[in-house]
Amino acid sequence: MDKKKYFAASELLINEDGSIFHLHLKPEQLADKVILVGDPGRVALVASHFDTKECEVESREFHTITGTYKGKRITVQSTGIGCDNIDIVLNELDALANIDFKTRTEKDTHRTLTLVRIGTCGGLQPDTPSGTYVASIKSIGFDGLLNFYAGRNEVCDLDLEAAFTEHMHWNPQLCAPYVIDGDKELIDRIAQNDMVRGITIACGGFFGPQGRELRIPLADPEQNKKVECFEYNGLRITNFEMESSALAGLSALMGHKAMTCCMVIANRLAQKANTGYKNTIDGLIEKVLERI
Ligand code: R1P
Ligand code: URA
Repeated sequence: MDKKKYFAASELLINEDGSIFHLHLKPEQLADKVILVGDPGRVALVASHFDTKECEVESREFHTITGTYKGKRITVQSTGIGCDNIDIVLNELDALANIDFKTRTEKDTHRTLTLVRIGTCGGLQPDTPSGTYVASIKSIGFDGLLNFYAGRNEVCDLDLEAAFTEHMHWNPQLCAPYVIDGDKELIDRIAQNDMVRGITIACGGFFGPQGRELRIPLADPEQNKKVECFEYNGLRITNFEMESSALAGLSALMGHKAMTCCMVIANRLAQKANTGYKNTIDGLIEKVLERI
């Protein structure tokens, strides 16, 4: 029999109280269904719908509440902003689910998590005005994270990557974009027929990487025009946000089911934004809680 891989103290960081390093969660506090949100303040909004609250943990930008909604045990977890944070959150959630903290080895049976991100995003098409709910069928990662993991080519859509790279005249000074699908069954269940479905670009920044120019000129002023007119097998690029690629990519590599749905708060074509969205994202939260 193969000897089990041992995860040393420097690789799998466990706090003295038995919780995982950044999230400060213990294995028994994690539900199989997980809602991920960027904003730590959104955790309380999601949990305000819960019937019961089992635990609440706060550490840095990571705020967690586990409870029940209509009998379903759910963990709501904030990730903060960006794919770098998703690397931490996904690896730590997966460790809580699939590594035995006592022996520091992988458990014999795999536990699959269902992960739904509820986020905000920028809309890129005429049919994605502020208030639209968008489900990411595929994500294009401008963040580079998945390129650091073995198996990336086995889970990515290499044909779309090639078509997109050619369409954009991709600058080789940038990290290679990766293209990854959300979980199809989960997308159909959560998006049903009241969310726009499309390709999402997850960016490693809110300004330059999303083609926003304040005082510093952009390397490619035509980027967003090229993004907006890209089409692939009838799919268009619908929105920009900052986490969906790493979430879908790491979940595919780890054997979890994941998807992202976002509410549009700024339409880049119409140059309009809704910064008072915090009251209206509750509609999306309710749909996800019902359908997860
Ligand atoms: C940027 O304002 C943040 O908002 C979006 C982006 O992905 C990024 O995290 O999502 P959240 O509202 O979930 O944070
Ligand atoms: N989040 C983003 O990442 N981009 C936007 O334009 C709005 C929200």
